[in-house]
Amino acid sequence: MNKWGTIATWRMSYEGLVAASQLLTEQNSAADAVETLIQKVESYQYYKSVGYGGLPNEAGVVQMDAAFMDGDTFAQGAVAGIEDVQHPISVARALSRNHYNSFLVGTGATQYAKLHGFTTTNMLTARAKKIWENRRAQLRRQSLNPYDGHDTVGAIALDQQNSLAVGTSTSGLFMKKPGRVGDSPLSGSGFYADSQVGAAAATGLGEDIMKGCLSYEIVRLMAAGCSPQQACDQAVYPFIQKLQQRYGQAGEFSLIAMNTKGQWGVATNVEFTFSVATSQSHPQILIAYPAEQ
Ligand code: SD4
Repeated sequence: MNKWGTIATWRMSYEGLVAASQLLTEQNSAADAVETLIQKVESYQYYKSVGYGGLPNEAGVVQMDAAFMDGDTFAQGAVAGIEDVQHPISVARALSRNHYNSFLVGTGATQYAKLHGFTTTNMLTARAKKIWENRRAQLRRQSLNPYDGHDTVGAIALDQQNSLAVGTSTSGLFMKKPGRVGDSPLSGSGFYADSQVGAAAATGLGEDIMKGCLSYEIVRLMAAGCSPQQACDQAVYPFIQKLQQRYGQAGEFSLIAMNTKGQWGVATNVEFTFSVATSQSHPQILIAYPAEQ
């Protein structure tokens, strides 16, 4: 068997990663593995920051961002602020096949999904609505950090044909402004893949991740000879310091990376769970901690 590998953000990715590993073992494509992994997370209503069950924006509407990138061709597709669509990742992957119109936002993205036969459904669950109502009541009394409890599923896969693919999907920050877009659908910030080098994906405060174009920076460092772990360390920790020095603060974020050998790396400034499997290792859930600065 040729080598393969997959890595994805947060504990929520694990069941999807198990399914993706099976696909990769059976010689399916990295693209299919990424889409399957992310679809599983989007479908599971317990996860409050991705797909069905995702928490809504300030107006009580679930607006989702997603992206897909094929590391062989650099083809990319993305949606932002899409509503009522069951699998934003699948819309993003479909858009990646377009040379034009590959990144759609808001009603345009939702209409495209409807026109092209993607399953539509109300993505706001009763539980998410209740959490939103409670938070709204709290916000009237005090000002809370809208970031609390928000995670993106970011997934990378390397298949037995040496192709890399990456995808992201999120409902973004709870209580975000309507129309707010994070890093997840932004090329080079939330994700990047080059099948001759490696791939990276991000989760965390999009407003800060996009200041450093961190996914592209990690892939660039791998192209310059760094291992995925060295690339994550060299891209993420100095940037956190720069943000703290020049901007006065750095939000919480975590990056994952994998190269063409199936080696992987992670850098984070929070306690960060992720899941990983390779042709040499069974699927597992691991925890990373911020490196000593
Ligand atoms: C965003 N990066 O919309 C996403 C949210 C996230 O952990 O990943 N939070 O900014």
